[in-house]
Amino acid sequence: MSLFLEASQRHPKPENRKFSYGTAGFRMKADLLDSVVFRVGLLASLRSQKLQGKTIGVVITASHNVPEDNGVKLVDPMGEMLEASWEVHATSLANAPSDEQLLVEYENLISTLGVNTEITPKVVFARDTRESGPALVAALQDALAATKTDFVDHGLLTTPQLHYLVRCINTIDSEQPYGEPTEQGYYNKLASAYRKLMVGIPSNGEVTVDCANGVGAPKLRLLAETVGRDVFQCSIVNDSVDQPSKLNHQCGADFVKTQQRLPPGSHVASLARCASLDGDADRLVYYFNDSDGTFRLLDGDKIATLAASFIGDLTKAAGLRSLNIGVVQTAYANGSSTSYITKTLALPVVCTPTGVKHLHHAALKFDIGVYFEANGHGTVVFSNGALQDIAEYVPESPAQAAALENLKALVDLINQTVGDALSDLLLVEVILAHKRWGPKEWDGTYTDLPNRLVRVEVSDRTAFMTTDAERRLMEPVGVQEKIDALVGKYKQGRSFARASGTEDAVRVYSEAAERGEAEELARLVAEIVA
Ligand code: 16G
Ligand code: ZN
Repeated sequence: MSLFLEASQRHPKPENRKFSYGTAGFRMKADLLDSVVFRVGLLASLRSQKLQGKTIGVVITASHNVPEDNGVKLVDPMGEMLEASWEVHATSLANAPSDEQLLVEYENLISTLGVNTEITPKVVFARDTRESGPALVAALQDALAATKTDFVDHGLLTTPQLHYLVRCINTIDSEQPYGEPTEQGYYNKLASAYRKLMVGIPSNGEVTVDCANGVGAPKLRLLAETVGRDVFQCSIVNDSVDQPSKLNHQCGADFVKTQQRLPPGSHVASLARCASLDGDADRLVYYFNDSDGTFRLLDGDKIATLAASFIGDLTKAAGLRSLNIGVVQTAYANGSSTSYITKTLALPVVCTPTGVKHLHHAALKFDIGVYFEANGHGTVVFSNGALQDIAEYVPESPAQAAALENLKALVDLINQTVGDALSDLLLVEVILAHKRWGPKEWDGTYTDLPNRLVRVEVSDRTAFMTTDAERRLMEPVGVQEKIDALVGKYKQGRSFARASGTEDAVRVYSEAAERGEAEELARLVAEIVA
């Protein structure tokens, strides 16, 4: 085990730091991450051995955060987020105070988890465009070498591309191979599905895509080339990946969603479709400037409703009426979107706590589960039963046959492992083309209630305990009653407070029938919480 200790000594843990594997793995200032990434490498290797040598993924990214940050997270064999019960193991390895104690923790995990160390572990990894990426990759490789892990470095990839690769690798010899386990295989799969869906459908013209100066830019370019300009025209902006300080700066999906405005410097014609990705291309929002110049945001809720309505129509047209379709949202979903789904689309809605893993698992309970966070992260998952029905159904008319073919292509177009901005972009483009809709028609499906999100600094955010999918506070005692009393005074009022999982703060969300009221409600609830 001297190899282990020698390697660990090269990656000393910063003193007096407590790390925790949160909703998005470990994420912080990049200069604190070296030991954390090394130790995540150890865990990735153990996880692979525990799962009989299945390939585990590691992504080095801090998504929409500032360029100085970075992060690391693990991807499970089916391309899902790390199983929640292992998050504590990541946390305990990251916090072992010395190299020797790290070894003790590591050996402890081997025995308590029953890991067979004879099995050769396999890991694949990739990173985003941050300057700190290569050094962190070196720390990861050090851990993988020390544990004699077989690994493949996939260089720069979007987060969802790595999720795709992991699933492909682990299903290659199964009955349901997910796709060719290469980056080009990813483009080919999406492109061929997109082209099938666009047969006989007039193209909807160009979409302008802001890539947050991140990894999405070169990857979208490759995808667009593979799809072909005859059916997919996109103009790529904010693609300065060679200037790391520009990443997510005044652009990208998080900027557009939180600021509710165009990235400064973008010049778009009114009613032209625009979209923004985030720094690792797993979030997507659309927007446009209306004819009177007002900015209109088409966020994750609007993408979810668009996708759910299209898939609902398609399954009916294909004759697959028995498939149950549901939508999963979080408390941040605009109340208007929820009523639109339940009343107009007549589909069930489930609300889960924030964080992709919660939404994903809830979505798997439907035959076809559509899940999106309002911030633009989401996808559609098809159950095995649904996939089987779609594969085996014998259409009773040419119209059913055509719809069924489209449904099959849609299954391939959608990255079912995780929300994927590139796949979602093609999905939205296909649906708008099929519906012959511009952004205004899409926006017109329902009108968002005015809303406000504020960040409140508190002395101890862990004192804020929620229930009911984060919509109600259980602690501090008495606070929820005060919020309830306040909310009751506002027409269509709704508000909740929850501790952020990624920042040291409490977030307060509110909505109401009028803009001024939504803002006042947020301010007053923030005062209660502070
Ligand atoms: C993480 C989550 C994202 C969520 C956000 C909420 C994943 C991969 N990412 O970025 O889905 O919206 O946290 O942040 O699950 P908050 O807890 O600070 O509000
Ligand atoms: Zn992201």
